Amino acid sequence: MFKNVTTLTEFILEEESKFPQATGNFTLLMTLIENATKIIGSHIKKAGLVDILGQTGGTNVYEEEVQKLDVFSNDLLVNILSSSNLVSTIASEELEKPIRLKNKGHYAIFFDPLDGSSNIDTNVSIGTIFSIYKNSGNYLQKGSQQVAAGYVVYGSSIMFVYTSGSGVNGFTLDPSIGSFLLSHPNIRIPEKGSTYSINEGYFEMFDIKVKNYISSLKKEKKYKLRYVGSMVADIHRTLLKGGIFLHPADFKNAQGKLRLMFEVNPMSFIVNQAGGKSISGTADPLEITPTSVHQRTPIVLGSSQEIDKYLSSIKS
Ligand code: AHM
Ligand code: MG
Repeated sequence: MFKNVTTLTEFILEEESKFPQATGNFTLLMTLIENATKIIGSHIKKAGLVDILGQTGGTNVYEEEVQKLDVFSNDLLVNILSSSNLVSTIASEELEKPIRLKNKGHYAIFFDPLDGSSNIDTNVSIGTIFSIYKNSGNYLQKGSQQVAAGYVVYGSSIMFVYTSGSGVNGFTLDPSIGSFLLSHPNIRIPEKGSTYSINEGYFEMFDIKVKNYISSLKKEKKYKLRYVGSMVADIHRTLLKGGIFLHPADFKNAQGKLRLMFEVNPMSFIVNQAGGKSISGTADPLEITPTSVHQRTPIVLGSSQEIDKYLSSIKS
């Protein structure tokens, strides 16, 4: 029997219609992001053919310039969004400075066009992360001001996961019709998990408290280590299966590696909306007042009980 399906666009329209003052601009903005990520996804699928069709930086058999995928993804998002009149600030992990547009766009958008791009060459999952704010004179707003955040994971299937502050929903691309369909309604992160996700290669550089915490997990013998090295893939697994993800400070990187505006804030918003928790040092990352667009910050996020356990371990 025919089962009713909900597309991403229908879902966003429905959500926006709950606000009487809504103008439709949010739905339009999300649709532009959706379209861009579908194009990025289709290019990623051809990534392995670059050697056959032409080296990056050169020209392919069609005499087209072959761009690096992260550059391509960035340029595509910038072009689509800057011609929309919906956003007046565009900030990208790939751009040194935000683009300030002279229009009446209501939104400011931050994105990491292709996160985990060092994994492209080996066919490992990568993703796009985005974070949307209402436009304000100062584009450096706290993460708690986000109106929406999401990510797209380009994995064995392509999934679009987002929150606009009333839960988290996941949509899987049906390549035969080219639409994202609601496949994971109201995602709730399990309260506990049996997976920890950290780059343990940095173990000797971690603070003693982090080392002790990791050692305590090993002693429990119930935990598995899973670390893809693409934040989107590691968070996606943590969101669905539970567990904890850590990219803490280390002796070389006192502020950690991940970026507050492009990675930490959107992922913290999503994980919190799914019932999980996030912590940056001992602070709530969403309450950090940013001082620069590319600011880095340590981050630990995941299942609520796993974060509580982590906090009591590092405080003891
Ligand atoms: P990128 O934005 O340059 O791709 O770097 C971010 C990535 C994250 O996806 C991932 O969590 C992290 O870097 C992995 O870093 P490391 O390999 O140092 O653990
Ligand atoms: Mg990144």
